[in-house]
Amino acid sequence: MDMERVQAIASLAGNLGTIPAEFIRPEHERPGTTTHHGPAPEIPVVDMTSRDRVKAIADAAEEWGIFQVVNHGIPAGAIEELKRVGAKFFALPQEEKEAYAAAPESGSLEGYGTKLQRESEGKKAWADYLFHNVWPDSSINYKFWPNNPPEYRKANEEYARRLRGVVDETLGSLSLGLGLERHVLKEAVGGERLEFLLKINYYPPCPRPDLALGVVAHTDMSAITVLVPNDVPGLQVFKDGRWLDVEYVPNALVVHVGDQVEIVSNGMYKSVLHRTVVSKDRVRMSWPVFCSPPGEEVVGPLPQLVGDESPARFKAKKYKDYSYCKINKLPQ
Ligand SMILES: O=C(O)CCC(=O)C(=O)O
Repeated sequence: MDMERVQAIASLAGNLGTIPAEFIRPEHERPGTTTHHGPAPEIPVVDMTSRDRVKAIADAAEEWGIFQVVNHGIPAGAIEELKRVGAKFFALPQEEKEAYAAAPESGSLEGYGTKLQRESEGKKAWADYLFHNVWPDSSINYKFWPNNPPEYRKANEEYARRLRGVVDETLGSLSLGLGLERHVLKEAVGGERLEFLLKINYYPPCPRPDLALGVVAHTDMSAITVLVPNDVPGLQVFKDGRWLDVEYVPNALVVHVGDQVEIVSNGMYKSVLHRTVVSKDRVRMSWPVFCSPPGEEVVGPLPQLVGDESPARFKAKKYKDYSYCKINKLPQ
């Protein structure tokens, strides 16, 4: 059984100055040759207290499918604590972390080291993960929440509670930006039953960051994803045919438009194609929260946005069927 974690592989690779062949991406994916260098537009940064935030968010979602938000109302201390306890978990001895791994045959998305998507061309990503739901209470299985450090639960509950406000504000702005009432878009992706799945990405230092990827290029199947990064850059966005680096902005949250918002907006907003690169000598970590409809929710283009001039560009289907096809790389 392949249970070897990248964290363990990285500590050996560091001494050798090389990486195992299964982590070497094909030429067309290698960050060393495919990252854009030189002047490029920055992804938008939106001040959530500004008067023009609705337009700024809608424009960013239309043009980029990604933006950073500042003055979002989550205290810096709550974000620091989320990061601190996550980093402490990944610093635990390997056996302790393995206690949170879901059995491969369980099919659970939650747990340590879970792999969400099959990799193209048999290649592996330079990252370990921990996944667990953080909202609503009924979706939480505490067996996947680390007991160590002891403050882990409090920090994650606090962050999830505060994150709800940011998600509501963002979805509300996206709805208004489509000319709809504030509540419409959120309701179309599950309303109060929206589920928050936290992932912690742990990207160990990599002796050949030019050849490896932390997370392979993908769009998120969520409605939106809200991500906290540590201060090691690595997120890249595909825009106008180029892979662009996302700048680290202290205390900002990175918001990705996911597939479900692209679908309900009938393609007005773009689900962003993104990937991550890794660092030669520093650990990169990130805390995305995927905000997704419940499995039974049928998601399709909003009828208000469909007409003779703008026919439906997506099928309406249950989110659980959408995610099954996405994970298994089947046509939608
Ligand atoms: O680490 C990041 O910045 C992005 C992570 C990501 O895209 C993912 O985990 O799906």
